Amino acid sequence: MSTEQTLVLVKPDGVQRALAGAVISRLEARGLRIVAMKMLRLTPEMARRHYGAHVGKAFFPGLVEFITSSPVIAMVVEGQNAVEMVRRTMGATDPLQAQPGTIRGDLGVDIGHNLVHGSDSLESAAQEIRLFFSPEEILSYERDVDRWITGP
Ligand code: DAT
Ligand code: MG
Repeated sequence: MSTEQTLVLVKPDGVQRALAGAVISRLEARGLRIVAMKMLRLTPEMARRHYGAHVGKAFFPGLVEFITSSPVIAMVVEGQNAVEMVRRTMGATDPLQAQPGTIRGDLGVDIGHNLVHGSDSLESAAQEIRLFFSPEEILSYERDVDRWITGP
């Protein structure tokens, strides 16, 4: 087992639909710990860096337009296997394919409006966390409940 950190965004549709609390609750309920959080509106430059892996794809311009259209809530979440834990809690990229019980499978409809972002690997998590947060914005703390989530 390994403690990891990963970047989560509640995307513009999640904020606009007032589902930020629902998204955050589901991550908290999985035992994940929020260690940094802020609300911001992405600039096109930041969006292009965040989604650099998708430059050149047909959906890229629409993706940048969408993610910059309204504020997002950015978080660093921490926990055992946090990268995979977040990805499995989000569900598949296309909400139509996402399993019921996942965030996208329960709350989403359209692939372009899938509510939430989570880093897809430890490497991209480190890169994405650096893009959104400075090291001093990321807190280190224990919760009393943690021993009930993972054991002592
Ligand atoms: P994920 O967000 O599950 O990591 P991804 O990294 O492949 O998915 O794509 C990033 C985002 O781009 C995704 O959340 C929604 C959008 N996207 C991906 N594929 C798309 C497509 N075929 N049409 C429209 N938008 C798409
Ligand atoms: Mg991705």
